Amino acid sequence: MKRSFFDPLCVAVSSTQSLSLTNAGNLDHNLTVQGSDLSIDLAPGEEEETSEVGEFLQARTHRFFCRFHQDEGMVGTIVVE
Ligand SMILES: [Cu+2]
Repeated sequence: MKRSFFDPLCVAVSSTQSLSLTNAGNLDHNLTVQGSDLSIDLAPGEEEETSEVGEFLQARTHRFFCRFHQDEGMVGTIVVE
């Protein structure tokens, strides 16, 4: 998470991997995966590690976004394999 975009915009993970999140910007950001229960807020400089992706996402392509900056294009894609 940078100023108002995700880096990377597209990520592929296996269902046994976790996600490491870092807010490297200076605004509050969020990671929400559409159609899932995952919604994590991160303050500037904050880091978080999720549980295994397979516990909350099905094996397919999902859209994710920041709930604060979705309208500014802060969206991306995650492929769970
Ligand atoms: Cu944001």
